[in-house]
Amino acid sequence: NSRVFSLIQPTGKFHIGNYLGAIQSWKTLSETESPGTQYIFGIADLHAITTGVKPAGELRSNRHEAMAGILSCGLNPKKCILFHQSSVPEHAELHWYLTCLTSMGALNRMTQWKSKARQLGDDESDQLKFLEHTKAGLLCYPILQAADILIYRSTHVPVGDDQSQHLEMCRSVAINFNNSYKTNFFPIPQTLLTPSKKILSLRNPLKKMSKSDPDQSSCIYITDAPEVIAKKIRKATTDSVQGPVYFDPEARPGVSNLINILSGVTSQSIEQVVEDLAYVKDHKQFKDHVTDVLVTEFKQQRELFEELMKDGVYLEKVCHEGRDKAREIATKNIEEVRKLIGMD
Ligand code: AQP
Repeated sequence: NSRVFSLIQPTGKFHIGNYLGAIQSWKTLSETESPGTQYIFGIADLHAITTGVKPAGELRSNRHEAMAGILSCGLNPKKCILFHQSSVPEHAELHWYLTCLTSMGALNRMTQWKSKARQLGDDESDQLKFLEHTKAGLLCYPILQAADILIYRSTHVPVGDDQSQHLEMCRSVAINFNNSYKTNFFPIPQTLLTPSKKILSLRNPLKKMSKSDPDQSSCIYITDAPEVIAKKIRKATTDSVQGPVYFDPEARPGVSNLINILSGVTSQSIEQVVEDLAYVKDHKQFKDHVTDVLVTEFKQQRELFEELMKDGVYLEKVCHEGRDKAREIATKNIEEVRKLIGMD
């Protein structure tokens, strides 16, 4: 039996990168008729506090928005378990057991925590200051991620390609646990790379589109109103090359990013998208086309999101039901883990 598992952080409004890189594939997977496969998706709220303290009200409303966000993208709670990570305390317990098996060296080799620390203003070149300021939670992020996956004995994890290194670490943690306690308890989970390529910032197409980017015009959020989408696409960085658009991520990163977005949203190949754009004479025409496609694609999501945000009772019901189903699996597995390590 397979168990497919993935989480997303409630660190801000979801953008089209999160949609194409994660939520869309969760939806597609959970709608595949595959007897014996269970789908578990949710909100990584424990991970969301690794980048610093936020007012409680802000985190609470981000968590709420995140659940409404994944539901508005069409995730169906009858076909998958939807829950908040923090509502299943067994994640944190397994995280501790795994932390005690993982070396600092292995964590130090992960690249994402350093780039996040740099984004937070911690300067890596001054080692002492860096260690003084950088929070341990940021370093331990991948162990918590491994615990999330392993507490359900998950077999498949759909993620964007920026998460490949963490998934590799999760596999080593699982192997390490199995070897240390002479067991095969944890399956070694496989990465299911989502088909869409990395979506880049509209303002700086050399870095990825990111929820926590303070410049809101760098992201198209799945809940943006049509006029907001139009304005952001109009302002998107492109280039001064005249004539028809073509795909060349090196020489034309801005234009290629927009083509990539079109390809992800319409599920067409890059070649097909470019062929359909042969009529385009200038950037204005190109950008108007991108805007039309995005406005049409996200109209339904935006309307559903607004409805869900008003229906706190329904959202709470989904979270509670998801939590109960997730906990049923997690408590059974943590009991086995406790036995294996002598903590029962
Ligand atoms: N720009 C992107 N293009 C494609 N996929 C992306 N993902 C994120 N950004 C892009 C995918 O979204 C999933 C969930 O991501 P996450 O919330 O756990 O953390 P993240 O990757 O760090 O996402 P953000 O938007 O960049 O958030 P912040 O700003 O909080 O760090 C993952 O599967 C990821 O691949």
